[in-house]
Amino acid sequence: MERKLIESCLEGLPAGPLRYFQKIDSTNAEALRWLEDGAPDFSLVIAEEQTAGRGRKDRKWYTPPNCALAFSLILRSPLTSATREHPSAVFTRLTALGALAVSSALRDGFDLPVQIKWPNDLLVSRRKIAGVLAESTWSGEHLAAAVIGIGINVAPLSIQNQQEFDAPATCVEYEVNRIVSRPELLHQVLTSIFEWNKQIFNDTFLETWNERLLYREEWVHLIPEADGPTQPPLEAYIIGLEQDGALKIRLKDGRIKTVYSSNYRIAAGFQCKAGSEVL
Ligand code: BT5
Repeated sequence: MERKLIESCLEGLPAGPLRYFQKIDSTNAEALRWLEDGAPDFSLVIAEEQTAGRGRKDRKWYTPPNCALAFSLILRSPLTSATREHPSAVFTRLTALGALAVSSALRDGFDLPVQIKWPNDLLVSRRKIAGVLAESTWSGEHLAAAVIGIGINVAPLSIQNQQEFDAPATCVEYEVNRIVSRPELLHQVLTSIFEWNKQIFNDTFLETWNERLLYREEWVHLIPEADGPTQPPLEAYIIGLEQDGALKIRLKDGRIKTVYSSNYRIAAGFQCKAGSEVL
């Protein structure tokens, strides 16, 4: 992508200034550095390649050169008022904002049945096509600013080393069977982010997220995150989302429980049937 092309695809959107790189460690890391230098609302960092792209909990995100989308959007002002009203839900909803935007862009623009694997993965036919990483800076108890990082596998080269991934992956071009313009896709995703951002605390936001939730009303394995409290893995039936974006589940003994993404993630690539048999 050329810088000029990106600038032209941002026209008409309320995006702030752009930092564009051929190669960078991580667009999220750069956005957080920029925030310290006073980056304004909706500033955007885009890179053609990431050498230290990251996922949640310091997992790696691969972005080989010129075949994917990797970008981070800075959000400031709307959060300040939103956090006062909804302090607990805001951060989880930022991850969902990215996930809803990518899924809407790929559904509406490419007719792909994208689902959201709680909390932050985008899958088509149970293969990961994109991921979202929201990070934030705090001022006391208030969320001062947030960075929503989005990585989308566009061309086949973006998943060339998928043997290193922890779950099957796919890319947009495989799924639609044609060449896809990355600037156009970028435009579609950003348009969708700005639209969903207006609705972040509406019921429609939560309902749509719930509707697109992969494994809803299915049995899954939940694995404790290594840096969370020591807890056993769980076999769980997913009931749906709580208001704050946590997952409401039923255990085999019938107990209803709420789990948070800081503590548990859904095991990749397989499910359990009726709470016992592993498919
Ligand atoms: C994510 O984490 O899926 C969040 C990915 C966010 C990436 C964007 S790119 C722009 C911005 N800048 C950054 O530095 N990050 C954001 P998580 O759910 O923890 O998944 C990470 C796991 O996905 C890894 O452990 C790998 O197994 C797998 N993985 C890595 N690269 C992948 C890829 N390109 N496609 C599919 N899976 C991948």
